[in-house]
This record gives sequence, C-alpha cells and structure tokens, in this order.
Amino acid sequence: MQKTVCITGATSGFGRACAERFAAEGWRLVVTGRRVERLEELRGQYGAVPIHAVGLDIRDLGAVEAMVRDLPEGFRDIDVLVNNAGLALGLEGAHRASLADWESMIDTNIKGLCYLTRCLLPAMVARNRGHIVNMGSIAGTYPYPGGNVYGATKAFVKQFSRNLLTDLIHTKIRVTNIEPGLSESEFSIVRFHGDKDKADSVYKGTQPLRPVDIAEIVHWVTTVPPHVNICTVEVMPVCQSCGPLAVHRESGSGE
Ligand code: NDP
Ligand code: 8X3
Repeated sequence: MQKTVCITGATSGFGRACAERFAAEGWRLVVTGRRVERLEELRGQYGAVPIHAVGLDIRDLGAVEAMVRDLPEGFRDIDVLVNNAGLALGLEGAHRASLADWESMIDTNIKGLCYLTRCLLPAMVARNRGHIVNMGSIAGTYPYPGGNVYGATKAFVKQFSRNLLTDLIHTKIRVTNIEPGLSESEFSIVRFHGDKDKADSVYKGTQPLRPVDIAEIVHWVTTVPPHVNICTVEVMPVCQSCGPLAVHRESGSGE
C-alpha cells in the first residue's frame, strides 16, 4: 500500500532532501514550508508522485489546524510525520542575544513542533499506526557558546520525543529523535540573518553532513520492521567531536 509522509520545512535542506528521498520511493507527500514557490518547484520535479503542497508557518496554530482539517482525500492518513522545520538564530552570548530571536526559536522549534504533533496524533492513534520523526540536534545534548536557547529547544525535542513514546506505549506508533551535528544547508545562512560569508566560514575546511545523509537516516528509521523503534539517532560528520569541559582561568584581560 502506498504510504503518506508529511514533512515540515520541505523547502530547503533536510526537509527538501527527505521529500526527494520519499518521492523516489513512491510515497505520497504532504510538504509544507513558508516559501510556496519552492514547494511548487518540488511538485514540478516529481510530476508522477502525488504531492500535496501547503504554504504553512508552523508558528500559526490556526493554520496548522486548517492544514490538517483540509487534507484532501488520499492524503488524510499520514503514516509518517517528519517534524523537521526549525531554525537557529544568532550565536551571541545569553547576555547579548536578541529576545526576538529567542522567541522565534521557541515558537518554531518547540511550539510549532507541538502543534503539528498534537493535530496529527489523534488520527494516528485512531488507526493505531504512525511514526513521528522529530528533528532534534546534538545541540540538545552538548552545550556550546552561543547555543543557549537553540540548544534548549532541541533538548525539549529530545525529552518530548521520549515522553511521547511513554504516552503511546499502548499503540503501535513509533517516535524517533534524529540528532544531527554539523550539516551544510541553509541553516547557518538563517542563523546569521543572511550573512553568506559568515555562514560559509562555519563549514570551511570541514566535510559536514549533507541533507541527503540525513534523509537516508530518516527513510531508514521509517522502513525498519514495524516492531522496531529507533528511538534516537545521534549523527556527526567524522570531522566533529565533543570538546573538553571548559575551565576559565583569570588572565586579567576582562571578559
Ligand atoms: P534549512 O534552513 O535549510 O531548512 C529549514 C526549513 O525549516 C526550511 O524549509 C524552512 O522553510 C523551514 N522553516 C523554518 N521556520 C519555519 C516556520 N516558521 N514555518 C514553517 N517552516 C519553517 O535548515 P536545515 O535543513 O539544516 O534544518 C532542518 C532542521 O534540522 C531544523 O529543525 C534544524 O534545527 C535541524 N538541524 C540542523 C542541523 C544543521 O547543522 N544544519 C543540525 C541539527 C539539526 P521556510 O523558510 O520556507 O518556511
Ligand atoms: C545544528 C547543529 O551544532 O550547529 O543543530 O547547533 S549545531
């Protein structure tokens, strides 16, 4: 039977690569994002694949509810929700960071992800079938300077994923949290508010993960036998590792 996947943030990066991966396997796609022209381009690229494209800002609960309510015939039974849409904004220390950026990250990475989950979950429970794949991050586990609220939103995603599993223990629904490390997409361009040079410097001299690497993992976790739940996938490029714990030594140089 042809399955249906709903992917948030399918206009770029991981989401776009996931859409292409699932389309290549003949799944039905519900793709969302704010840049509708990119969704239309995706639809054009896969003319033979059933694709329902919805311009959606996941911070808008009313719009999320309407999207779910108005799913057309043939797209209503969502087998897999990929809660991918998200962003980091800024890399300033907590005492300098923009509160508006913090709010944006909380509204998108936490509240938007909750809206999609809460609106699509009842139908999954009713069918006793489904899979929620959340896009967490290594930033939800390992702190780094300037990661303050972004990392905290991904820590929420980690714990929310675990708690969903406990609530759904009586069902066959699966929940997976994918936690990628350094990956090249539009992520850093967004983080640095469009500063492409600054974004490029993040990846300079490295071989980061690619969106296709993440899409391959998302596809894999959703296609293992139905009694298997891959709870967490932590994935970094080979060039990345964890740092030591920091110790500040007085140097007399101030900050
Ligand atoms: P991109 O910036 O390339 O893609 C982000 C996607 O999220 C876009 O499609 C964007 O669509 C969508 N999005 C952002 N805000 C909203 C919103 N309010 N409503 C709807 N869609 C939104 O980044 P990535 O592909 O790298 O990021 C995807 C996810 O992976 C994010 O959750 C990110 O935190 C996470 N991640 C990224 C890592 C990395 O290093 N790149 C590592 C670990 C996790 P549009 O702008 O069209 O709305
Ligand atoms: C993105 C990975 O390390 O830049 O979630 O925060 S990191």
